[in-house]
Amino acid sequence: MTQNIFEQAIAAIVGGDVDKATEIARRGLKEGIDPLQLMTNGFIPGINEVGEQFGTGKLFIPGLVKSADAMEKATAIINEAIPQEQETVSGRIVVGTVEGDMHDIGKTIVVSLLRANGFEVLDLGRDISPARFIEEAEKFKADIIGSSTLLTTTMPVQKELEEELKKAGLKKKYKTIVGGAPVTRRWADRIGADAFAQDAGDGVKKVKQLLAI
Ligand code: B1M
Repeated sequence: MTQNIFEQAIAAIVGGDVDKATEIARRGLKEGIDPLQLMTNGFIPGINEVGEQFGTGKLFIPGLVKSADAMEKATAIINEAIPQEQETVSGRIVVGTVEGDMHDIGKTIVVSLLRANGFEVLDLGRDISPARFIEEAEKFKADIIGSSTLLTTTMPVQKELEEELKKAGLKKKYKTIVGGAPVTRRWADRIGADAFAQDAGDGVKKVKQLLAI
């Protein structure tokens, strides 16, 4: 039964069917499936399959956009259903997708899970320059700056952020965490980021480690 709903979620995303994807998200939650399981076993494999088809020339921009739309809508429903930690923990984080990059589905899941774990998170959205990350972190009195990137061409913006922090003498003031499909532990080490997270759950774990919670 559960396996079946995961397969239906994959099919809805691959088919770019918004109505079906939102109906499956709501039905899955109503049936008591854990929101993150629904995401990890259904919707994410679906959008990964779309990425695969796009990357190998089997799917074109209009199809990618339709699938992305279905994924965004299903993600919004699932994010809202993530159980919230009642107590706020001390830790303020600004998160955004880097300049030049419009991908924000994964970043939004990370933000939701951090909030659900009691962290105070300022979601800057997408297309965020290093200067803006820093400006917002200062205003928000953040402890951590988190950046996401999905494009290999925009990965260098995460490096620029590290450089700008150093230039401004703020590298010690903020811990940094990087993520996104092409990002690796090795990349994080190379640019001098304090942490790398593979997925949203790992993001929460790494943020806790950075804050020594
Ligand atoms: Co685009 N796209 N896309 N796309 N897209 C990719 C990334 C691509 C790999 C597809 C492919 O070719 N196979 C490819 C990049 C190739 C490369 O860089 N080498 C690509 C391309 C080329 C493009 C365009 C250039 C296409 C074009 O216009 N010709 C264009 C770029 C626009 C721009 O940004 N300037 C484009 C556009 C789009 C859409 C707008 C249509 C849409 C995005 C919609 C949106 O985000 N609102 C889209 C989509 C959906 C994808 C794929 C198919 C799926 C991305 C996604 O949402 N994954 C993607 C292929 C793929 O990645 N498999 C692809 C699901 C999400 C849950 O995973 O984002 O990895 P992810 O997040 C994970 C982890 O990475 C981690 O946790 C998340 C949850 O588990 N994580 C963090 C992420 N951020 C984190 C931050 C953290 C910690 C963990 O701490 C701060």
